[in-house]
Order: sequence, then C-alpha cells, then structure tokens
Amino acid sequence: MNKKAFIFDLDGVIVDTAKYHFLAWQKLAEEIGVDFTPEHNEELKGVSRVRSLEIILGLGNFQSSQEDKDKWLHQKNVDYLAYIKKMDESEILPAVYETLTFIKEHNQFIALGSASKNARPILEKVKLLHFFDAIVDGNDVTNAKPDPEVFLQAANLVGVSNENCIVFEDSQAGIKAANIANMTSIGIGDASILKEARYCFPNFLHIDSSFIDTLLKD
Ligand code: B16
Ligand code: MG
Repeated sequence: MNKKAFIFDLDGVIVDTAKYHFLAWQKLAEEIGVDFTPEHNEELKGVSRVRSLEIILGLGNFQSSQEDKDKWLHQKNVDYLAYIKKMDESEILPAVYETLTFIKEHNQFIALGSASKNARPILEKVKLLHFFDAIVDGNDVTNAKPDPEVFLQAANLVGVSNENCIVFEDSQAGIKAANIANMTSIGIGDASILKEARYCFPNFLHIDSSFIDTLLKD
C-alpha cells in the first residue's frame, strides 16, 4: 500500500481564525470608512492578505496609493497577531487532534497547505506543529488558490504523488485547487457551497476512522 499524504488547510479546517481576521479587517474598514459585514468576510476565506484588502477597498469603491495599501496591510496584520498571541489548544476545532493522531498512528504523511503567512506561529500556539512533516504557507507560494501550487509543493516535500494526496479544505478556491492537482478533495463545511468537493463533511466530528481507513486503501 502506497503511503498517503493528508494535506490540511489551516484557517477554517484546523482552527477558526476567520473570526480574528474579521475583527482585524473590520477595525481597518471602519477607519477607512468602508462598511464591512460578516457576509463580506465570507469572501475573504482562503484568499491572500493582499487580495483581501483589494476586496475590501472594492466595497468602498475608492482609489488609494500603494503606500496607503502597505500601511493598511501592516496594520491589519499587527491587529490580527494580537489575537493570535492569545490562542491556545482550546481553539483547535473539534476532532481535529484525534484525526491527526489517527493519521500519524497509521504512519502516513501530514502536511499543511495554507494561504496564511502566519501559519507557523498559529500551529505553534495551538501546539500542533509536531504533527507536520511539511508546511507550505503564504510565504512559500507565488500563486494563490485556486492555483494548486501550495498543494503541489506540499506533495513534493513529502515525496507523494498527487493521486495519493488527500486535501481537507473549507474554501471553494481550495477545493478547486485540490481537484486541479488531481488530489482527493474533502470539503469541511457546507456541502451546498463546497459543491465541487469529492466528499464533504460539516466538521471532523463527522469523519470516522473507517472513512480514513477507506482512503488509506484507495
Ligand atoms: P494571513 P487558509 C487564509 O488561510 C485565510 O482563510 C484567509 O482569510 C487569509 O486572508 C489568508 O489565509 C492570509 O492570511 O493574513 O495570515 O497571511 O484558509 O488558506 O489557511
Ligand atoms: Mg481555509
């Protein structure tokens, strides 16, 4: 049996940092006079920091200088990091720890494929870093999801062929990226939104060990 690689997205799959991204973006949006709601925040999931700012500025429909944009990107990240600083293991999403443990006990690879440039400090704060054989994040890639670059790099680092990779993702762009790479895509969230996922579960509490076992034998 070939060894598999289980590639996890971070925000929305391992931890719910979307709420902290929202608070930091909302503070910035208020300062620059843009109305930014939780519904708008949905559009930022899985999207890079730079692209997120573009989307927010698009809501206000005004032009700004590169200097302003750089200042705002920095400020948003400073505010976001203040939330991250307070994170601990209690913020790991339900049944994620058990799933990682099960995969490790079965001697399979675990990798991270995230758009976030803060992925490592977050994994450290929630004490999950030791599970990961490879980490690919926003610092490593030039092309954002739905480009498969982040997952291809992860597969490459652990030396597993694409068809033996299984990707857990909460964003449509991430599911698309996994499918383009010919990896098994597993949506975590609402199946009516993650329509293109090969399998979809509301969260890891719904993924039992027999399902993972089936993936191992695939
Ligand atoms: P940062 P993921 C993504 O992480 C988030 O979903 C997205 O909302 C965020 O803008 C992006 O990371 C960049 O994050 O500002 O920390 O570099 O879902 O791909 O793990
Ligand atoms: Mg995500």
